[in-house]
Amino acid sequence: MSTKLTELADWVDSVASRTRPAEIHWCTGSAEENASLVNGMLDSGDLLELNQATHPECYLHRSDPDDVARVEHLTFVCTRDRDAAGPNNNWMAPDEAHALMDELFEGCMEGRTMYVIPYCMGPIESPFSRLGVEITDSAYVVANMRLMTRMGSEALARIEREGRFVRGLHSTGELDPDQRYIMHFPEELSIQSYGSGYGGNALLGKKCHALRIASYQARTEGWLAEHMMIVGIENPQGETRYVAAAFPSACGKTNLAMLIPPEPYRSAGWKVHTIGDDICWLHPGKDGRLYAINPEAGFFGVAPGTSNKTNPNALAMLDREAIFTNVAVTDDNQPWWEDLDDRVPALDWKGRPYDPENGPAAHPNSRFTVSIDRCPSYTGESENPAGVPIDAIIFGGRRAALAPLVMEAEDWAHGTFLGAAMASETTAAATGKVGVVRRDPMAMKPFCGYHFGDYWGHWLDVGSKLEHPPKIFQVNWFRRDGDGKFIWPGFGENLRVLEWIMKRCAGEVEARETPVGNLPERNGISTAGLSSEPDLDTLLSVDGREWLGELDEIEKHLEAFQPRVPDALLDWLRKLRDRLSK
Ligand code: GTP
Ligand code: SPV
Ligand code: MN
Repeated sequence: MSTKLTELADWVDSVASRTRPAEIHWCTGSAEENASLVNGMLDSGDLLELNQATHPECYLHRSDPDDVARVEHLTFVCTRDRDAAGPNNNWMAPDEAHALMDELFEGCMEGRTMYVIPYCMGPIESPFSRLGVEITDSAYVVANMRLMTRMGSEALARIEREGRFVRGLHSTGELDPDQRYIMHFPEELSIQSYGSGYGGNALLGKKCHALRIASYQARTEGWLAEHMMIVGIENPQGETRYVAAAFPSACGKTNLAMLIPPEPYRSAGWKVHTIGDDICWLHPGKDGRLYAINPEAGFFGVAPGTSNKTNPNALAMLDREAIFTNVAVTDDNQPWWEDLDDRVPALDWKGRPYDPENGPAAHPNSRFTVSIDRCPSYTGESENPAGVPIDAIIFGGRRAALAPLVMEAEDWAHGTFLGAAMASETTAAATGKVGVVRRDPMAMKPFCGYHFGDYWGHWLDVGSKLEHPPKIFQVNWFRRDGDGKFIWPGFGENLRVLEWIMKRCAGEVEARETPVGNLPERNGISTAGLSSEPDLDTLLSVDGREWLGELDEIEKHLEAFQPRVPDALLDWLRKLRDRLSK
C-alpha cells in the first residue's frame, strides 16, 4: 500500500531517504496487522505476554528506565518569532531545530522498519476532526496509536480527500536522555520527536498534535484545544448535562470521566456517560453554546491507585486487549500496581524480583492503554460528529491547602482568571520533582503551543462570543488535614460535588457569595450515605488572609506573561484584592 496523495508520498520518500529504513510499512489498522506486530514484539522482547487466561490479549511493555515520563525540559515550540511561543514554552529557532533534528534522524532507521501511521483525531465523519500522519520506527507506538486514535485506512482516505495533515516524525533513537528532543513547528504543522518511546513523547497524535499544534491552530480558527476530560451526568429525571474538566496530569481526569455513582445516587437513578478522559476540542455552536469532541479513541491512563474501590470501570476494561507499560507482575503473571489489591507482586516494573527496598513495584507513572469502547460507561455520543453541548467547565488541581472543594466563578472572565491562576502539586507524569506546587494554567502549562497571554486573550474572546457560555467552576479533591490525610473521600463520591454543579447550572440551588467566588451553602453538598462525615467546614472555608497571600503569588505569576496579559484578568485580580482587603 501507499498513497495517491503526492504531498504525502513525497514526504514519506524524503523521510525514508534520510532515515534509511530497511522496509516501509503503511499501517491499515486491521486486526491481522496488529496481531503480526504483537508477534514481532513478543519475539523481540518489546512486549511480554501477561497471563492470557486472566488477561487475554494483554501485554506488558517495560520501557527503558530513563524513559518513563514526558520530558518538559526537552520539549520545544519552534516558531519564527520567539515571543509567539511565550515564557511558558522552551523555544528554539526553526532553522536551528531542523538542523539538529536532521542530524539525529540521519540513518537512524537503518535495518529497521519504518511505519507510516495515518490517523484521525476525532470521529471520522466530524467536521471538527483533524488529520495527521505519524512516521515511527517503533511497533509499540503503532500498537498504542491503534488503541488511542482512529488509525489506518479510513483516516488515510480522509487525508487523501482533504490533502491537509499534521506531519509527525518519530524515532526511538538510542534512548539517550541527552539526545532526546520533542520539537513542534506549529507554523509548518509538523512535529519531530527523537530519543524517547514513552507515551506523550512518542504517541504524537496525543499531546503533541491534539494539544500543542491544535491549540495553535484553534487560536486562529476560533476554537479551543484543551487538556480536559468530558463526561455526561444524567440525573434521576433523565436529563444529561455534559461537563469538561481540566486537571493537570495525574490529578483525576480519567477517574472523574468514568466514576460510578455511589449509593444512594445509583439507586436514585444517577448515571455517568464517558466521552473522553484527557483531551477536549471545544467549538462554539450556531446556537450560542459550546460543543465538545474527544479527539482520542482510547485511554492512556495512570495505573497506580486504580482499584475496584477507586475506579471499578477502569478495572473492568483492563482484563483484555490492553497494553500495560511499566507495571509490576504477580507470580502468576498478572499486571499489578500499588493500591490495586493486597497481593504481593513477584517482579517490579524493571523485571527484578520485587523488593520494597527498591521503591514502588510499579513505576508511579506506569500506564495502561485501552480502547475507549471497552469502558462500561462509554457512550456512543463520543462518536457524535457535532460533539456534545457543555454546561460546565471545571478547573482543578492538587492543593493541600487554600483551594476549597468547589467554587463557582461569577462570570466567564472570572472563570478564565481562575483557570489562568491554577496551581497544582507536580506528579510523576513528567520527569522532575514530585509534590511541588507550580502554576499550571488551565492544566495546559506543558501543552499550550503559544504564549499564555495570548491564550488567555483567546479564552476571553471565545467566551464573549457565546450567547450561552458554560458556567465555570474550580474544584479541589486533594485538601489535606493536619495528619496529611485527604479530607474529601474523592473518586465516586465526587459526584456529590458534580450534583451541586449541575444544580447551579439548572438554577436549582442557592450559593453562598464569598469575596473569591460562589460556594455551596453548608448543606449544599449531600453527605447522605457516607460512612463518615467529611470536614466540610474546612473544605468550604475561605480564609481572607491566606487568599491575599495567594493573590500576591498570582500577581507574580501573571507578571511573567506581560505585556500580553488581558486587562480583564488584571481587573479580576484587583477586584478580588479590594474585596478581601475590606
Ligand atoms: P493524566 O492521564 O496524567 O492526564 O492523569 P489524570 O488527570 O487522568 O489522572 P487520573 O484520573 O489517572 O488520576 C491520577 C491519580 O490520582 C491516580 O492515582 C488516582 O487514583 C488519583 N485520584 C484520582 N481521583 C482522585 C480523587 O478524587 N481523590 C484522590 N485522593 N485521588 C484521586
Ligand atoms: C499526561 O501526562 O497528561 C498524560 C500522559 O496524559 S502523556 O500521554 O504522557 O501525556
Ligand atoms: Mn493528560
